[in-house]
Amino acid sequence: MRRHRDQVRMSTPDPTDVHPAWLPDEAWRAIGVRRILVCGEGTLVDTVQAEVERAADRYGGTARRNPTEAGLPPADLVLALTDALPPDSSPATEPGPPETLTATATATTTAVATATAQLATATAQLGESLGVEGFALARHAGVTVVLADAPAGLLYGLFELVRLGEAAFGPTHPVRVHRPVMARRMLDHWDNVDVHPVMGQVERGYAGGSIFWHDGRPRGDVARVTAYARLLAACGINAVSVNNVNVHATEARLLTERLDDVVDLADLLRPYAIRVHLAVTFAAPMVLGGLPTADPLDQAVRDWWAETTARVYARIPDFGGYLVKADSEGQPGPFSYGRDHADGANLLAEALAPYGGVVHWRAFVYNHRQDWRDRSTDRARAAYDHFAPLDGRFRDNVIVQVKHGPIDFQTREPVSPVIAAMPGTRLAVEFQVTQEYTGQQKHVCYLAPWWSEILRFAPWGDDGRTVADVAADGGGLVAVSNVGDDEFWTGHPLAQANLYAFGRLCWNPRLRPQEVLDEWIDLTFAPDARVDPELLRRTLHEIMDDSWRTYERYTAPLGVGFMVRPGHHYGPDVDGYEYTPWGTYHFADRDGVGVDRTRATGTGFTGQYPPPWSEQYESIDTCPDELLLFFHHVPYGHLLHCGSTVIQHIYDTHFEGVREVEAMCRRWEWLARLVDPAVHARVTERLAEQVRCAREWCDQVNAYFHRKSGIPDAHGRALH
Ligand code: GCW
Repeated sequence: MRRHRDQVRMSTPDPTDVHPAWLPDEAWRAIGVRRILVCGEGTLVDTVQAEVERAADRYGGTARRNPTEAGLPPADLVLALTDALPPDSSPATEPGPPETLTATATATTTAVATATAQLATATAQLGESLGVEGFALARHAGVTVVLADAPAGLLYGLFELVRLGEAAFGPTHPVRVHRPVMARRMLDHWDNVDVHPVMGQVERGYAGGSIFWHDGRPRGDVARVTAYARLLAACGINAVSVNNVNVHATEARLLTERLDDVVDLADLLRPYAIRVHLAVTFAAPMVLGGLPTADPLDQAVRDWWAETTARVYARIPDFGGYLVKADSEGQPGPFSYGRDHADGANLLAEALAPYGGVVHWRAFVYNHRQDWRDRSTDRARAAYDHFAPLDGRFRDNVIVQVKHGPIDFQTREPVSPVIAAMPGTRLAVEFQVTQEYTGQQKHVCYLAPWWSEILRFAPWGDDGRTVADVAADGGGLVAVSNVGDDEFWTGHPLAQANLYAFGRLCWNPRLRPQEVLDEWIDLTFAPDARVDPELLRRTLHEIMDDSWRTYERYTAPLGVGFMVRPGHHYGPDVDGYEYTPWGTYHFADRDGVGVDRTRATGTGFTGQYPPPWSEQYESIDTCPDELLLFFHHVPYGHLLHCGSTVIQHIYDTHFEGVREVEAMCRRWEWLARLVDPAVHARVTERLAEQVRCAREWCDQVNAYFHRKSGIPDAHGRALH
């Protein structure tokens, strides 16, 4: 163990030997050609310095740190902590010099002074400071200035410059203040330390092995973990949980005897402002501490958590906290002791509180031993039924982590009613970047439009707060990561865009998915003289913008969900889960399809929403088409708002979805000479599988509903 740790510390990280994703060298050119000045102290400022030095070395610029002489040296770019500027650069009383000035020492000093003065005015107007992660960006007199009150802000400011490229060095503009909307922007890795006999190295991982673990040991790939941290910082992520929420025997020990392994990861992620969190088992006091119970109200159990947590913080002072999946899909939890989830979460919160740590307690709790004949038990109800009554009982440092939908990361679900039901609790909303139910990184499926829709959803009606507002005031956003040891990080190279977009939407949930995609395209596909950038951009938009809706078209219809093959969840199997204990049904028979979740005649789930949604979803007349079968059981001839019958809509969308994937393939071919051949080959191979699989979905779903309903296609296409 010791030897491994020393090896980790000794090797120099070289983030360049893995695929650069959205940080190719070329993305640093605009910075690298300039005279750069960095002012400030601290690990993260050192990171900024190292980054600009690397860029300057490559592209011929210069990078200086903390000038000692009076005043500032000439520079084209200044990145400074506000308290680290030499006294001479204090706010100017005179306005800045004319734009024509070149960046002399005077210009630099004046630009910094002007930016500082404008920042003071801006923060006074806002009534808020930049905070620990915010930054201000301005351009005066040929000098670009990034100011931050704290080192993390400087790091995020640097990556904003990378995103802007030459545009950061264009016309003069006054200070623009940037602050993240979500303070907590987290990725959960479902990575196992041991290879799990069923789930493998990464549960629901579609990009090879884990970047952290390999066959029971730390993987020890310092370069890759460092490169990962850098990519995450560049899209704004600031927390990572390093092991699966299903905590098995070996993984449980990361908390105690294998803590060194976590310390090593924390050391690698820290220089990019990423805090480490750990998924722990609720039974830890028994399985690790030898206690006879894990009862949250037992004093010995509380002491064990307090002592164990103290040991974690002694080694990782900026440790983020614990993540817990309890009483869910076989994981232990407080129910075994007749306690509830507030008792369970508060136990860990109490242990973490002295250090400022948080517990992310997942609301994904449901009965996975259902009987399909029992129509009163509804999995969609479960999280609300368990958690809403506990509102107000959680300690301040508990974050209840709620999946965005009431079931399980399906292609289409309504927003979880829990999000509107717990005003006295800090909530985090959980997304799934790993494409478990959205094509497993074999299919192109750009998920930002889906997440954006959810984040903009207003649970109390159009005038009220949005899902993003609830998360911003509470525990932020969390997503299950999609990376692995695959050469392109994410298996499908275009799936990198989902990871990037998740980070950016955490930073600002109002960004439009298409503009986020533009950012990703511009960064990822480095400019090349032979390439027509507009053709590349347009074609990628044509392939990706609508790809989530395309995926929806050829898979389970109208919000009913699942219909996937049991176990691995890839490909179609309409009745795959229909008679299983998992509670994911569509109830198709010869007359109709869908789940009646109304108050009037169904499971009553619609009653978990506040108005207007409780009414809107209850009525078949006002329920949106795309969620119809989630909320209602209807005859095949039911007329949708779009003018089609349910059965004809199923046929049409499935044929259409296949046609759209065929078009994606043709478009991708056009890019043959415009993108890196290895990327092109990988995407081509994945698209071939996507088209095969889309046809299979189309055949199976259409044949199934044709046979059940006996209704032919109005356009006479072949159905089996
Ligand atoms: O979607 C389901 C997955 C499980 C996962 C679970 C969860 C980690 O199929 O693999 O377990 O959700 O979110 O806990």
